[in-house]
Amino acid sequence: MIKEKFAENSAPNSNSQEFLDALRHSCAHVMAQAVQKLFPGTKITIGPAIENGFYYDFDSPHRFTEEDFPKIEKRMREIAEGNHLFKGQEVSFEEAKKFWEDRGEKYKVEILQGLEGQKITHYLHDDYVDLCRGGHLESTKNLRHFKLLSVAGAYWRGDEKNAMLQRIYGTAWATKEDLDKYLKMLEEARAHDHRKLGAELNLFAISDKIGPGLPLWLPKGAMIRSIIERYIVDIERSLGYQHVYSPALARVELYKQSGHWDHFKDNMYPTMQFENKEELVLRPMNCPHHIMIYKNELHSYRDLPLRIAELGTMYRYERSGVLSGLSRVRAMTLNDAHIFCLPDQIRSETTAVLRLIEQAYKDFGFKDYWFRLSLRDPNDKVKYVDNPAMWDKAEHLLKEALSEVGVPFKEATGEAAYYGPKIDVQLNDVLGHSETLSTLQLDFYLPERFDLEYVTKDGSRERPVMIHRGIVSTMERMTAFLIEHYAGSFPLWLAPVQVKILTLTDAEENPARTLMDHLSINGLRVSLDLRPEKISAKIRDAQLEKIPYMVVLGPKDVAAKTLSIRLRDGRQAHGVLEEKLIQELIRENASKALSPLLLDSK
Ligand code: TSB
Ligand code: ZN
Repeated sequence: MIKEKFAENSAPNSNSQEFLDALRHSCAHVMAQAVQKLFPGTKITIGPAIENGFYYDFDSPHRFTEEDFPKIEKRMREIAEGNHLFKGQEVSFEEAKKFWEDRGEKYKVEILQGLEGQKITHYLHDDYVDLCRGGHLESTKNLRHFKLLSVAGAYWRGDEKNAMLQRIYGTAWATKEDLDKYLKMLEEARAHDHRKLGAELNLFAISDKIGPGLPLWLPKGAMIRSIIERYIVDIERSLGYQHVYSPALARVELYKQSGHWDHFKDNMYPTMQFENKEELVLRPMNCPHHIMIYKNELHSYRDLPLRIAELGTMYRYERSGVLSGLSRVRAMTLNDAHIFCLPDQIRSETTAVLRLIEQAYKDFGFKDYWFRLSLRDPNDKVKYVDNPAMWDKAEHLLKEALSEVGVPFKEATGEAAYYGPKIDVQLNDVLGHSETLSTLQLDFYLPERFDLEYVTKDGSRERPVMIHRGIVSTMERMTAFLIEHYAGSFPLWLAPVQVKILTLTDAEENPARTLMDHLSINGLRVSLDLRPEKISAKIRDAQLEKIPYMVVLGPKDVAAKTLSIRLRDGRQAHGVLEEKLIQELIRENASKALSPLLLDSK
């Protein structure tokens, strides 16, 4: 018998990661036991501890839903209270094989095949047995503070060619306070979840008929997107970027020459072939197209830096398991630019990009972000171009630029692009997970692959350097971030509808239409609610739409030629003149204020 590490007398509120892992792993076993008891015919596969909890993947004739959770949790509690000990047992390969075959547990038999010749252990508690390496509590009785959270599809062994299993996720903690705290955080995250808000606020939709990861931008979402696009394009123009358009597909040879075919193929769609002639492929990145624009004419050193920018649409075959709303998609449009520069311009171009990122984050109101220096993994010669000297030089230059700007950063090995190191800007979500928004990548490789040149002062030819950069990322990811950051309550300049006019009675229809015209002529985005509903219902609906300003128009205001304003947070202002409203909204919009100015200025 193998003794488990966390004996009965180990403090149940011990918060070491090892203890929590053991607790969560034990919980996964108990859940599997409860599920098999309640849903006969369910086969078990694997059930590890993960960050904040655990899961178990089942193959079951029953289709699990969250409605099953109370029943499963109840049974888990009964099992836990039984104070069963977790016991480990070393078994021979033959014994184990027979055991799992007899039970018809084909997934366990499959796992076993890979374990031949190794030490094999079974872990049991009560009447449940699992093929497992151990790492449990001593007894089930310390499993008290757990909750089942969700169910999702997961392929056996993570491979799309295999059977689709059902994964039930749960969370487990040492104390009730810890569990409550975590559940509260999850609730908060749910309230900010851009997938939920995106549907509720009619911003975007994912249609099964179109396909996963291929989002539809609904009018209100498209409005936010076009505000972001205009914002960044205007700034870039003022900074000397030149905007271009290029097609979202190209001959596959282009991507063979760039190295994408060798290093990025897993993320590319298969090629399209026409009558055995040319083979085309959807682009996963825009760089080779911009390189062709650079090569369209011979450049002198005087032309550099040349900053070629595009809201470039690209397609990546992201695995279905990682797709998420707008934040990780398969069809995306990147605020992209490739800066072709002289080696001695790298420093100033890099710092200018970092400053632009900081300006954009200030305007969009992002504060919780950090810089990551993404380096190659020197041992991975497949993912990264094999040229240590080139990497050392590029990594060193990026470090220097970061020190010059004076921002703290963390280094991350194995996060570079195949062609060069990156400075990635990571934004945290409510749950503390981070995702890359902006990126800056230093590249000596593609200029070489495409034999890029410029003419020097003395007439000789030299190689330019490339800086790839995205400031507001893809429109998809940026919009997802904005939705989550503001929980859908966008500041005025980003709100798809800025003002909604609500009429009290039918008599206000004409004045309401006139007011709408006046606001629209001044560039404000307005909608009108003329429905014969109670004003309280109209206000509630506008609040659910999270519209920054409501104008409640009744007979008294019409007679007095003033307006009653209501903010989405419930604050009100009465007797406001139309000109004053328009003037203040224009000011608030133009200044990109993050909170309303109208009431503050009164
Ligand atoms: C900056 N060639 C460079 C470009 O010149 C490039 O494509 N870099 S990238 O691969 O890092 O992508 C740029 C940014 O796009 C990422 O930083 C990330 O914010 C965003 N992005 C990447 N993949 C996805 C995706 N699947 N869905 C949404 N946004 C994505
Ligand atoms: Zn690029």
